[in-house]
Amino acid sequence: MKRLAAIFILLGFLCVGCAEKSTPKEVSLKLDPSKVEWFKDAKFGMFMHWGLYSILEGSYNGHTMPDTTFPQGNTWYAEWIKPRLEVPDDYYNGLINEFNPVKYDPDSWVKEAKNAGMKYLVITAKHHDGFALWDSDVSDFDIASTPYKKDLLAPLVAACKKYGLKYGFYYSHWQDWEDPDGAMPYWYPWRPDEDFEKYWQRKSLPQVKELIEKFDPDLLWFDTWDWENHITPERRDELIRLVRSLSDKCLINGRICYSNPGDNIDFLEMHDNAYPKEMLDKPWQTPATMQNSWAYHGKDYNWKPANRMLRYLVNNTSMGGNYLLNVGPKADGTLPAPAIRRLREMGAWLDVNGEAVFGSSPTDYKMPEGIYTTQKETPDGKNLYIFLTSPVPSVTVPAVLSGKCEVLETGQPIDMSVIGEETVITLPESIFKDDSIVVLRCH
Ligand code: FHN
Repeated sequence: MKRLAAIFILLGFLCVGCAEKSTPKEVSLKLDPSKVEWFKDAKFGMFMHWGLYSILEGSYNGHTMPDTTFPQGNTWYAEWIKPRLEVPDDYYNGLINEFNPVKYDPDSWVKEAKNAGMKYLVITAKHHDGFALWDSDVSDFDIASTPYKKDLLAPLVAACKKYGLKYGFYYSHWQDWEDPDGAMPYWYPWRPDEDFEKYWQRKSLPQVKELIEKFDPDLLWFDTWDWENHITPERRDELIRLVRSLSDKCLINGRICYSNPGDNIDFLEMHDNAYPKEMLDKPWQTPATMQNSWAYHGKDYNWKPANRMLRYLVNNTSMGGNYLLNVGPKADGTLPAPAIRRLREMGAWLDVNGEAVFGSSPTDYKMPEGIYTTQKETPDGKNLYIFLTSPVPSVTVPAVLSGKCEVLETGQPIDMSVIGEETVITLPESIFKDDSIVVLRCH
């Protein structure tokens, strides 16, 4: 059956190639900017790294990442276990016979994301190992070949729709360690470009097409970084054109070609866990880990406190960026308990302070370290929100605020006095009751 499907795919794919080459000018590489508004307002999303690597949980054959006895073993990234801990191809690809996430409950995943305040979810439809979480017509290295058999993406998409979250797919368009022509890590022999082109045409472009046609995603998350790669401007634009020709809403991230994203991507993607100190001229986000690893790593105990992660969220929000926080599900489909606790803590803070975050925009006030601001138009006028990440006796805002000021969570009134062109806000010590971020609403 799959063989027959493969023939159709090949024919279909040839057509994609034809369409690509015969209609390049008809398809605009630019998306209507209004389609990016939801992303700018969303601020907070869930990233999920899940695949065959989740079975190994960062350990193989008595070795646990990071392991410096391997030349390339010094990393926590558990989804990289195959090349880093030199797991043989047969063993790793044979994990396909073990992947059986019988406890997978996408409804509960999306509920956790929603309760945390997240507005969108991005999952690894295919990571660098080449394994597809959906029943792919293009490759048998997919969920349909596992004991579980059932497509994992369709029910997740349904749950996102049910709870009102936007959804997107991470797709490793460049690295593919299973395909004989896919790109490999830099310490392997360089894949000749004509071979890479075979992978590009046979698997990468057709799987992207499949993802859009089957699931109609709100965004696609491609992944290159500083390494030299095969994504030339021509291939980058070929992929953008393909996406645009199939969807008039699907956002594309800057990592489609990190070093040269061009003008037609929809938002910039920072380095992993990187927080810019300045405003950027495009929408942007930071992909961030909750442990050190992206994929679930059973011995990575470096869980970040919820409070620190809220600071990253607030930092990004104050500069017009988003925070895409990762959770690595276990291979059985459950979410790790430390991740759940942190999501709930963040959600509880956002429940009372989300007004200052969601739908807000940055101000141009230069504030001291640890103090952030956002603003928002409301029916009662423009609100200024001030985030205090540690106790301070006063804050000076370089603007005249003539209305009132209060603690957002409690409504406690706060004194302000205008001095010249500035407003000095005096803060009673009693508002800093614990180490959570205090938000003021002023106008
Ligand atoms: O190599 C990947 C890594 O495994 C992970 O997916 C991150 C997420 O941003 N992207 C690459 C490294 O930057």
